[in-house]
Amino acid sequence: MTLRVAMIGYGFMGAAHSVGWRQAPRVFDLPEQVETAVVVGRNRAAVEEAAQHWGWAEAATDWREVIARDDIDVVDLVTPGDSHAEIAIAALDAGKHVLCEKPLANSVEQAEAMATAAERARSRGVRAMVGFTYRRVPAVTLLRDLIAEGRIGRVQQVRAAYRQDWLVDPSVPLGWRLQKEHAGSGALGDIGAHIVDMTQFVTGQPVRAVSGSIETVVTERPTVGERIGFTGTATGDTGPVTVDDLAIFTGRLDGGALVSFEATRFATGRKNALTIEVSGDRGALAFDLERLNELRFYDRTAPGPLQGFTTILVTEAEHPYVAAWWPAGHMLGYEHGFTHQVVDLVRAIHDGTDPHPTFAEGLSVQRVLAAVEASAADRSAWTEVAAP
Ligand code: SOE
Repeated sequence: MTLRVAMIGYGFMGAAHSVGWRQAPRVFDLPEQVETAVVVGRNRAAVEEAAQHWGWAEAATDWREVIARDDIDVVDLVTPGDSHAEIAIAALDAGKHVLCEKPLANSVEQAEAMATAAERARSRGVRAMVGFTYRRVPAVTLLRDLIAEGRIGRVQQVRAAYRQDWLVDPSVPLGWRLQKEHAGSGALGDIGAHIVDMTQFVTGQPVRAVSGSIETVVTERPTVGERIGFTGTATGDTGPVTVDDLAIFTGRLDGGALVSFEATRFATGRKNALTIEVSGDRGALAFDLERLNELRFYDRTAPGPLQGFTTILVTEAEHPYVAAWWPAGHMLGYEHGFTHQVVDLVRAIHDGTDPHPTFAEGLSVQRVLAAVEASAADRSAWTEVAAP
């Protein structure tokens, strides 16, 4: 059978997803064919160019028309969060499988409605998945597998950080990612969502409670005209930034372990630095996205003189996803996560199983983000230090 895909949106994530849709059937042995049928966007000229550039057979400007078509099987949603709920629910109700970019939605209410729609669709064999692609970096999947096998014993502490610096420059314009009505939140939802999902994924434990602070460092930025991708056309005015620039919070996992989370666009010098370290009573595992082919492992049960972090080069055929690619030592990169995401989605559709993360898992992340915002708004949690 052939799965005909409609991708709605065509910015940075549209490019990454396009690579995934095109690579997956070429590199992996998929049980279904994939056709990149149509890309949808509001700006006719821009969406036509995107179709041409990224290899979509058609360009269209009305998503409602596209999801009503009988010849579309999968809707891939890469628009900003403000349209996720409406489009995803309509697509699921129309019987289309949905892949939705993270964070699932801009609010818990929207995410709940989406999870309910996904559950409804599921009973008709229709699948829904959230795009937390970093789960599918082979070293991250391996990290999860090793924890599940008990290699580090009981998880006692986690450190998770996602640090970028693209907003340090105050002349960076007020794109949609900096407007609450479009993005829902700032660093918290955009990159904090990744580390919350990753922590829950690798430990297998939900975050049960949080305490945190959020901050907007640069509160006014140059406004832009038409919204295209990250930026747009300059208007000469400035406007208020209505989302957080950084969020720092602690979390308590279901099993009791404490987690420190840091999501920031103000970590000067850090471009896309996602790190996670999980410490257990028998060992520890550490991952750094800037060295994504590696996983560091500390085995406390090894004889004393042999103890120390070792670096596993995650490029062996027996490592997750790697067998389909290159011989050992021939590195993978950022885009491979998007390919693996397509592989897992297509296989789940074929097998009639739930692709992970499900919308319910996306909703659980959304609840953590909302709890962080609530905690940050409640300044009473701060205790003044006694004056000297
Ligand atoms: C921008 O901050 C961004 O593109 C995120 O939206 C992505 O989810 C992340 O993969 C890289 O950074």
